[in-house]
Order: sequence, then C-alpha cells, then structure tokens
Amino acid sequence: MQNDLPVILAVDDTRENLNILLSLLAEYDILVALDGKKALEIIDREKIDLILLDISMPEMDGYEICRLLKATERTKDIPVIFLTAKDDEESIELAYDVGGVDFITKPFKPRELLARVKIQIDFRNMVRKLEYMASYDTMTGIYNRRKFFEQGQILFSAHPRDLYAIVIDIDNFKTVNDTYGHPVGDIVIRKIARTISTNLPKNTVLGRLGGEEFAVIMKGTSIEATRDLAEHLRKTISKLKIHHDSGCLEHITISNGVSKICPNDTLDTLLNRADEALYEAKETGRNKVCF
Ligand code: GH3
Ligand code: MG
Ligand code: MG
Ligand code: MG
Repeated sequence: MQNDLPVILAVDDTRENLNILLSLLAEYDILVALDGKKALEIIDREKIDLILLDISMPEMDGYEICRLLKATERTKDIPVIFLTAKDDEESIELAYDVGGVDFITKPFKPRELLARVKIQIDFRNMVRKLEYMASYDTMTGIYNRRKFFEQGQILFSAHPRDLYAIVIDIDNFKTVNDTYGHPVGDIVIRKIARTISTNLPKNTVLGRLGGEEFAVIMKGTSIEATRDLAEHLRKTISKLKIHHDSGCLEHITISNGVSKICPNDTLDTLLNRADEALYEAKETGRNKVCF
C-alpha cells in the first residue's frame, strides 16, 4: 500500500474560487476543473481521494456529476464534499441524497474547510487500509482467499468458456517447518508466492488459499498451455535457492493440479477438479503436474 499525498479534485466554474482552494489546500496534491466534463475526464484518468464540488455550474451541475460518480463502480467510493453558495434546506438534503458526504456553504471559513477535508481524507485512508486488510494475505502480499474468489468470479463471468485453474501445494512442507523452524517455513512460503506471482501472465488471478497452498485462475488457450505454465512454475521453484538466517534451502518442490472449465462448471467445481488433479500428483510421487 502506498502512502502518497492525497489527491483532491476541486470543481468550480469560477476560476477565482479554484485559486482560493489551490492556495488553501497546498498541503495536498490538488487538481482543478472548471466544468463537469473536464472533472469527469480527470476522475477517469487519476486516482482521486476527495472531490470538492460546486453545485451551480452551466451544462452539468454538481448533483448530476455526483449521481454519475455514485453510479459507477470505479468512482462510487470517492467522497464528495459539496462546496456551494446555496444554503437552503432543500439543496442540502439533495446533496446528501445524491451521495455527498458533507456540505459547506461559500463563503467558507478556511480553517473549518481544512478540518472537514482532513476528516474525509483520514476516513478514506482508514477505509483503504481496511480494504487492503480484507483483500491481501499479510504474509505474502498476494490475494487472500476471499479476494481470490471475488476476482476469480469476475474472470469467470468475463470468460466462461476459456477459464483454467491451477492449484499449487508445497511438497513435504511440514518437514521444512520441523527441520528449520516455522520462521524459515514462512520465508519459503513468501519466496514461493513471489516466484509464482512474477511468472504468471497478466490478468491472472493468484491467491493464497491457506497454509502452503495457492491457486491460479486464468483465461487461457488450452489445457496443454496451462499445463506448460504449471510445469514452468514447478521447474522454476525446484531450482530456487532460498536464503535464510542460518543457511540456504534448495530443492523445495511443489505439486500442481490443472483443470479446464467444462459446461455447467462453477468456480468451485473448476477448482475442485484442479484439487483432484493435485491429489493425484501427490499420490504419484509429488514434484509434478497432473490434469
Ligand atoms: P504434502 O507434500 O502432502 O503437501 O505434505 P505437507 O507436509 O506439505 O502437507 P501438510 O498439509 O501435512 O503440511 C502443511 C504444513 O504447513 C502444516 C502447517 O503447520 C504448515 N503451515 C501452514 N501455514 C503455515 C504458515 O503460514 N507458515 C508456516 N511456516 N507453516 C505453515
Ligand atoms: Mg458555480
Ligand atoms: Mg503441502
Ligand atoms: Mg497443503
């Protein structure tokens, strides 16, 4: 997770208002737009943490912009503070109805605006942190089980005919723990996760399903090509030299089970077949790929 300067987008059809905000919010990375169209272009391109949004603007007003953002998956969680000359109850109510998180009337008190911006940025950072914790495995930095299934499901919906799974399990890992201790076992898991991750094509979903078991969901071309990829992972890992405090481990191996999507499959049944293939790989000697 990065901790870059938060990016704030200020949208107002009056240049002078934007200039005031630019100098007031100098501690943030601040972008400005003079109309809705320009604002949407910037939001499309940049990762925005907070939007300060005027309401009365020609062509597209602030409410309309906010409604659009809230209806779009990628932008629905960006907090919007309305910053407007309006102060009637109806306008305030509508601002919250369309998804605004705060409402500030112009002319505003500078320190109050700064404080209210800071609250939203802090809240956004906290949400990001929680999202990260709910999605990534702390030890390896790859997807955890929950996020793996969520992302796998997205891939499944996009490519219901060309989906492939690889289930990966480290061989005799208990022996590694028993011989070298749990911390060295952790180093091995991390190294193997990183090796798998860097050897996968783009748009592949990789997750740690548990202990020393990983899974891959990918759009592929054939079972043979997927088997070749699994074989490449197996070979690469068997050649690793894994350094730890008191030495270097070699010849750590994995077993892989590969499956291709069949009609009526769900993500679960696709993965179950890869699991059965993995079981066969274990039963017939380990350090191999079965499908
Ligand atoms: P197999 O070849 O049949 O897979 O044998 P194995 O020893 O790898 O399989 P088994 O499932 O018996 O053992 C897996 C071990 O992984 C047991 C568990 O203590 C260990 N383990 C699970 N999670 C972690 C972890 O986060 N860190 C470490 N160091 N060990 C873990
Ligand atoms: Mg205006
Ligand atoms: Mg194992
Ligand atoms: Mg296991």
